[in-house]
Amino acid sequence: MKIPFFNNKQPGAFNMHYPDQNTPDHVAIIMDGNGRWAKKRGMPRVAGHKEGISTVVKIVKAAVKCKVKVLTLYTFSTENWKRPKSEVDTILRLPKEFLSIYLPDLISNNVRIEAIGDMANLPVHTREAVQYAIDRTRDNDGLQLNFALNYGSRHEILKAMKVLLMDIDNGEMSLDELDEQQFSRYLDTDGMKDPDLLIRTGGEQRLSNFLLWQLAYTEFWFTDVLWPEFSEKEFVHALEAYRQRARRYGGIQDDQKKNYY
Ligand code: V0D
Repeated sequence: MKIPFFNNKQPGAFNMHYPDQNTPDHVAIIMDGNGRWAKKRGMPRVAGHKEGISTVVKIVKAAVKCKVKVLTLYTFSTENWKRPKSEVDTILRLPKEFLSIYLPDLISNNVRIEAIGDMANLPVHTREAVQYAIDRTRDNDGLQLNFALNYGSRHEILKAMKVLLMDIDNGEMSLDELDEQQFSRYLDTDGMKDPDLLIRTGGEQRLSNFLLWQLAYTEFWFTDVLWPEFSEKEFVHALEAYRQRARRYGGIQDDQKKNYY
């Protein structure tokens, strides 16, 4: 049974055209513009983050409908600790707030929740809420929903390097064996296909330390729309743009496509 989370409350969404060919398997999103959205309205930044949660719900719903297999959301970066403590504290309560409302809906819609990033340095209450959701959705085989929490790509690569050096030291890995594929296994995204499409909202056009290794061949799509105003329509638009680009490569296989760059 589909419960409210997946009910279509958006006017006009009913007759929406969902791309079904060349849909990206893995979409990654930098959800930027929440603070600015609030500021424009004379509201505190945290109000923007809370509004951002409803967009997360809408876009997860859209990803399920569009048969995206993996959705990776940049929710909290290693740099975000530099923000005022009160803002950080409020942001780190959002996972629990989000899950207390939406986890049942996610479960009944077969979504599997995962996390990437350094969970060890998060407050216990955040870690426990996320871990509970991961455990509860472990056996689901629908959309894989990755939350990047306390994630920074350089940190991830360094962490991988340290474990790798230990493995070389104890003989579990050898320099001869080590190639790109083997190295990938040390990253937080072990076992996931690299993103096909990266979306960044909020007008900036940079990676901000997100998935540096994994985005090597990814198509980028930027929009000025602030995350709280990002909609299912915009998301489908991005998928459509991806589809056009993929079609232009017509017949060229993925690994040949890499030689294009
Ligand atoms: C703020 C806009 C959902 C971007 C969306 C801890 C920034 C709202 C989660 C979430 C955040 C994380 C894990 C999980 C379930 C939900 C979230 C953070 C920020 C940072 F298992 N939204 N969201 N987490 N924002």
